[in-house]
Amino acid sequence: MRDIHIIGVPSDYGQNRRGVDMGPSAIRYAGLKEKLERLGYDVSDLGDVPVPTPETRRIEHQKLKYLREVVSVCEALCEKVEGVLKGGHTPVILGGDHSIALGSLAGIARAGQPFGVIWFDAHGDMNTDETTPSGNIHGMPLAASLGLGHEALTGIGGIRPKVKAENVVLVGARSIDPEERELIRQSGIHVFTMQDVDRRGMDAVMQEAIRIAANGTRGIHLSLDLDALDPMFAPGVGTPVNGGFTYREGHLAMELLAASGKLISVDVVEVNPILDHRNQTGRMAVELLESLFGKRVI
Ligand code: HAR
Ligand code: MN
Ligand code: MN
Ligand code: MN
Repeated sequence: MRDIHIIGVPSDYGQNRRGVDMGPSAIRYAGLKEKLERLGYDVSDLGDVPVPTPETRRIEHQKLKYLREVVSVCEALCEKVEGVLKGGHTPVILGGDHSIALGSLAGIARAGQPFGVIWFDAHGDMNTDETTPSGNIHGMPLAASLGLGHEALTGIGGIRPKVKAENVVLVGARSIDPEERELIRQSGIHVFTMQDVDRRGMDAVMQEAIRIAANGTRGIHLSLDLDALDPMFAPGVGTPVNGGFTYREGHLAMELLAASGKLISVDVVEVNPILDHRNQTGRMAVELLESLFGKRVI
């Protein structure tokens, strides 16, 4: 069994609500290491990637807020992820807001291509500096990984694009900006909206998502934005959207990915302890990771 290496990324530079920088602590506090060990893994916590203190920084570019900081955090994460994968281990990356996924994908791309991505999210994260309504980079990492948007973002890790659109699947989408919708259509990525999950069921949607992401690739990276879940189960996120996955749908998706044997890495993002209720969302993140790493009833 491959060892698991945990990497924390306490960055909130990709959006405008403080607190998501405490995500790694909240997830660790919910017992991540012990619970994965109980499943039989050898787990090492590599600590956190260095992140500058927000109070010492200011916004330089309104359409790419904290660009400099996001890039430096992602470059540092990229290096860590590449090293963990080349060492034959499985990285579990704890955000931080979703901008950090650019660093995760950059590191995976450097460790070997091609790979597939399943992007679990209420949002598309397919904006660029030209389409963004907010200037927040956490709304851009999937686009940037596909080579769309500002070159300072698309160039992270030195590989552009990091992943091919044909192997990218967005699951759980229910809040997409108008121009973002156009970019999604043009990009050729696969999208399963909440309506698809309602109509076809999580089982069918995930089987299809796994097939697409695994097709011709060496494995799948899961980018797990906790706002994919309904706010009832994951209230501690910066941009909650009603109508998300139920508790069971979330677990079923993770169980199916575990059964596929295709997972190469995962990042867990957008957990914001300041907005949470007694670490409910941090605990949810850990429970989902247990299912992802093979926890079963019998
Ligand atoms: N689409 C909006 C924007 O680009 C909101 C993005 C919110 N993103 C996340 N990550 N929470 O999925 O500003
Ligand atoms: Mn090891
Ligand atoms: Mn996201
Ligand atoms: Mn989201």
